[in-house]
Amino acid sequence: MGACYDGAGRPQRCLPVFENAAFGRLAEASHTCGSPPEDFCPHVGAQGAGTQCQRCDAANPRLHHNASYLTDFHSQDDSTWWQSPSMAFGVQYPTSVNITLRLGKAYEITYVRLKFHTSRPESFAIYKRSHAGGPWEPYQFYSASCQKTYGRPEGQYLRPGQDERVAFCTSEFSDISPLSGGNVAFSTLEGRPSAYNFEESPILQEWVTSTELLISLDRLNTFGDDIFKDPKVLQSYYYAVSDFSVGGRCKCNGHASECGPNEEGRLACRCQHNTTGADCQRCLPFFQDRPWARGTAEAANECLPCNCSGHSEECTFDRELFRSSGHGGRCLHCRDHTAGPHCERCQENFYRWNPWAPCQPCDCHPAGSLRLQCDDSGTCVCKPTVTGWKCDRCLSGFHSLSEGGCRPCTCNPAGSLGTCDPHSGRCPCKQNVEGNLCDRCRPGTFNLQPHNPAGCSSCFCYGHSKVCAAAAQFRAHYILSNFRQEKFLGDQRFSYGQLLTLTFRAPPGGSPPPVQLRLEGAGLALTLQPSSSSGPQDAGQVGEVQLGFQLQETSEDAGPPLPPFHFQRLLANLTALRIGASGQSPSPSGQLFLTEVRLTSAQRGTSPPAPWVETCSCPRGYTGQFCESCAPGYKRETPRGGPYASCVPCTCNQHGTCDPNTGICLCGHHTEGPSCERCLPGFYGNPFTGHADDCQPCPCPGQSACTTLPENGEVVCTHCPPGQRVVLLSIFKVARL
Ligand SMILES: [Ca+2]
Repeated sequence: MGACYDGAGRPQRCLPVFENAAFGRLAEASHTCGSPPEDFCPHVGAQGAGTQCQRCDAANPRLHHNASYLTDFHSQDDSTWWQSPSMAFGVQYPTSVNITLRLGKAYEITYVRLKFHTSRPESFAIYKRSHAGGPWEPYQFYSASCQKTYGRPEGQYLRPGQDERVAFCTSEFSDISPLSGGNVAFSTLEGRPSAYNFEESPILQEWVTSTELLISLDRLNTFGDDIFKDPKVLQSYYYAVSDFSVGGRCKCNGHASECGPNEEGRLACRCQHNTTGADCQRCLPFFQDRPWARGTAEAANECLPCNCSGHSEECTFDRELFRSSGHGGRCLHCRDHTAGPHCERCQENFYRWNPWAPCQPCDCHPAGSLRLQCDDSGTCVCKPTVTGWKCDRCLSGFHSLSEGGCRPCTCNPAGSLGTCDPHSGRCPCKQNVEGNLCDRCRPGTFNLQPHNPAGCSSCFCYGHSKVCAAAAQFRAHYILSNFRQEKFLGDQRFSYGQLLTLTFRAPPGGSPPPVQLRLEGAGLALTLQPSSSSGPQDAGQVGEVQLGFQLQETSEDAGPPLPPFHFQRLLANLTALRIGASGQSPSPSGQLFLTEVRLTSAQRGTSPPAPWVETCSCPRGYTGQFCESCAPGYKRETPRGGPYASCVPCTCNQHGTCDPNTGICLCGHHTEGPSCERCLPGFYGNPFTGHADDCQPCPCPGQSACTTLPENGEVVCTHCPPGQRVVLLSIFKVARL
C-alpha cells in the first residue's frame, strides 16, 4: 500500500498511512468554561466520586479545560478534557456548542469518535465540508428525539435507489448512562451497500471526503431536576469531551503515499504517477495521454506522457482524440515546422525524408505547381506543361511560366533551329529567317522551307534587286538523265536549293559510296558532299543507294564557300557537272553502277507548285520576272553586257527610245545619230533641247538641206538648186507664219 512503484519500477496504487487525523490539530470550540472562572459539580456516582464541586479557570494552567485537550495524547488513567460552560451559564437547547476541526486538506474519513468525560448528550450531530469553502453537510445525527430535534426519522437503513450520501439519525448512543466515559463512534461507511465496492463508487468516495468536521452539541441529557433551577444542579450539567479522534487517510486518490506541507506551507499529497494537485486529482501538464483516474488495487491509472515526438513540451487532453485513437494528448505549439496531434508530421507545405529528419519547406513554385504540398522527397506535382523538382521550369517546347502554366512554343518548324527560349518564348532562327517565331524570311530572301538549312533562299534577281517572292506560275519538274549531259547544263537557276539525286546499284553489303559533286560555270567552281543518303543497306542484298546533293551554298562541306548570289550565278550558267568517286572501291565484292541522275527543277505550270522560283520586284530601269531585262527607256551600261550588267537611261535626247541591249537610239522627231544628236538631212534646229519640234524642215526649195549659221542664227540652204538664192530664215519664218 505504501510504495507507489513496485520493485520492478511499475506503478501501483499507493496510499498514505491510516492515522488519527485529529491528533495534534487544534480544534475550535464555540463555548469553553473558565471565562469567567466557574464551579462545576460532577454528578453523583460519576467515577464513584462524591459530590465535590471543582473549578474551571481558563487563566489557570492547572484548572483550564480548553479545546487543546480534545486532540492531545489520550491516556485512559490520566485523561484531559475539554469542557463547556455549565447549564448555569445558559448552555442547553436551543443553544448549541460547536467544535470545529480543520484538517487542512481533503481526507478520506473512516470514523469519527468522541469520548465523553461526562454522560453522552441527548442530541448532537456531526457535519462535514467536502471541500474548502463548501457548505456544511450533515454526516450523522445522534438523538433520543430524532424527529423532534432534527426532523429526521430514527434508524439506519436506506431504501432501494436512495442516495447513499444520507445522514442517519440514531438514538442508540443517547442514554444518560453511563454518567461518564461515554463513547460514540461514527463509521462513515456503515450501513451503505456500495462500501463493498468502494473503488467503483464515486458517490461514497465523495461521502468519505472531508476537509473540515463540525460537532454540534445540541441538547444535554438531564434527570429532569434542572427545571428547579437549583444552581448546584445546573452546575452539574455541561458538555465535556476527553478525546476527539478522526480515523482516515490523507486523500491522494491512490497516487501518493505521503502528505506534507508544500512550498506554500499547506498540507498536500506528495504526488507520484505524474499527477499533481493537493489530492493528486489532476495529471501533470505534459501527462495528458489519457484522462485522470484514481489509482485502484487493480490499476495504478498513472498519468501517461503526451507523445509530441520531441517537438513540444505542451499538450492538452482532447476527449475526441482519445476516443478515436486511444491517445488523448494533443500537443501544442509544435516546433521545427511539425504539426499534428503528436507533432508527428510536417506542417502543410513542408516535407522530410524520414521521420527523424527536420522538416523543410517544399518551396513548390506557386505558378508551376498543382499544389504547394510536395511528397516525402520534396518533389512537387507540376502542371502539365511544367517540369523540375520544384516545378519552376517549362517543359521543353514550352515557355513563359505563369499562373496558367507554360505556353507552348509556336516556333515555325521550317524557320527555327529548335525549341523556344523557356523564358522569352523567342525561337532560334535559321540564318535567313527572322521574327520571334521564325516565320519570316529576312529581307533579300524568300521561300521558307523546312529542308532548307538557311530557312529561306537568297533572292537572285541577277544582282539587281533584294526584294523577291515565290513565283506562282511555276511547277516542279525533274530533269532525268539518259546521260545526255546538255540537259543538266546551261541555266539551272531553277534548281537552286533543290536536290540532285544520284542513284547507284550497290553490291551486297555495299556502303554509301564516297561520292562528291563538282559544279562549274560562270568562272566559278564548287564541290558538294552528299547531304542525304537512303536505300536498303541489308547485307547480302543488291540494293539501290540514293545520294542527295542540295544545290545550295549552305550544304554540308560545300567548298570553297561561295556567297548565295555567286552560287546562283554559277547555276545560271552551268558548264560542267562532274560526279566523282574518290577513295577505295566501296566493296571488294562488286562494282558500283550509277543508274540515274535526277535534278529537281521547275518550269511554267501550276502543279505541283515550285515556290523556290523567285519573282523579283525590280527597281527603276529593270524589268522581267528576274529583273533580267532593262525597262523601256533603259539600256545596258555596257552595250550587250548581258543580264548582270546595270541598266541606265537611254541617251536619245528625248527623241526616241533605245535598244536595251545595244543602247542604239531609235530616233524620231526628224533626228538621227546614236543619240539622236542630229537633225535629219533637210531639217534644221537644235536637237539637244528635247522637244518634238527641235528639227524643222529646211525652208529650201525641194526641202533641200540647210544649216544654221552659228554667228547670227540664220538658216541658209546649203544645196540651193542652180539659179536660186539664199533666203533668210527670219523672213521666211515670218512668211511661213
Ligand atoms: Ca484529552
